[in-house]
Amino acid sequence: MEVVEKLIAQDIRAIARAITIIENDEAGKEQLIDEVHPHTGRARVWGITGPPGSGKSTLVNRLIQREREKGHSVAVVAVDPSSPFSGGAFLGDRLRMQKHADDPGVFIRSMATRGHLGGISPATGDTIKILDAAGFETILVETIGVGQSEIEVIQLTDIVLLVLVPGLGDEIQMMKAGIMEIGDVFVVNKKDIDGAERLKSEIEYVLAIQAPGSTPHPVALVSARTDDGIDALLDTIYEYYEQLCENGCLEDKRKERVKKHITAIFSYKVHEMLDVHFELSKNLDTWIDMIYRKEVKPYAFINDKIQTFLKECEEDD
Ligand SMILES: Nc1nc2c(ncn2[C@@H]2O[C@H](COP(=O)(O)OP(=O)(O)OP(=O)(O)O)[C@@H](O)[C@H]2O)c(=O)[nH]1
Ligand SMILES: [Mg+2]
Repeated sequence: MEVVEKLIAQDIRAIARAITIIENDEAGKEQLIDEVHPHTGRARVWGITGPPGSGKSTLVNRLIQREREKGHSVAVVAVDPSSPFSGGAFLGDRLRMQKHADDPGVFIRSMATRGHLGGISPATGDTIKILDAAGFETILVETIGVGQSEIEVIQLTDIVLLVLVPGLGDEIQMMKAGIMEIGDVFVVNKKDIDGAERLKSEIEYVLAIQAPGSTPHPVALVSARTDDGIDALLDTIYEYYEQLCENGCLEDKRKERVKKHITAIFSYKVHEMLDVHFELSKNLDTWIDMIYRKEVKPYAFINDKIQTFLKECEEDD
């Protein structure tokens, strides 16, 4: 596919086009993903998650800056964000978004959470693949900080930065709600306001009792707004990343991701195939009526349909 050759050559238009094909589930999507697949696996993928207003976008801007200083190209996938990124690019304006202050080493794309309430769009994982194949060295995925998207981001990224801030109400409550299981690196942001130091200690305490004896997750104290502590955070992230590579955990995580991906493709395909074979859209109402009126039993009925289908397949062979 021409678009694949072009996107691998970092052609911005081709990258944007490929993401659109994925988002809209256009014809050619499967071939596109298959063709980029051999070119993936080089990018570092970091998720940035945390409650609304905790400073994720401000932090992402700092991370972009630092990564650019290191000479790394950066792509950002923002899952339905509400705050502006630097360089005058407001998310929601896709054309301008594609230029980060005219720096071709930065690509920013927002993804709608279309039909996927509170979660990450199913297209996000494939979008990460496109950006990876396009050669972006670091990919940052910012979520909207509500429930489901925080869980899902773990499945799409190598490491997750959980951004927390003091004064969001009952912090301990939040920790109990399972949010503490999400982070690889904990970032206490807004160091410049009261309570940040204390929150850091509380998090360290909770992490220590949650996993006694194991190496605790790092907790960094930063102010994204004033750029305080960001260099140390970067060092922490890179150290953590190296550890993951060395102890094989990164490979395990990525294999887990492949497993989720192919399982999803498989169920989708099987489902689609059976839908077509059974003409589900045409027959479903009739079947519902039959089961509703107790003319047939649900398991026996469906099992019988599938058995008949399998027999027909054998006869075809
Ligand atoms: N005092 C202080 N304010 C900060 C800091 N970092 C970010 N903010 C402010 O916090 C507000 C929210 O910042 P964002 O970066 O938009 O937060 P977000 O987590 O991306 O927000 P959503 O995407 O809406 O969930 C903005 O007004 C920022 O200027 C900080 O270190 N200190
Ligand atoms: Mg944001």
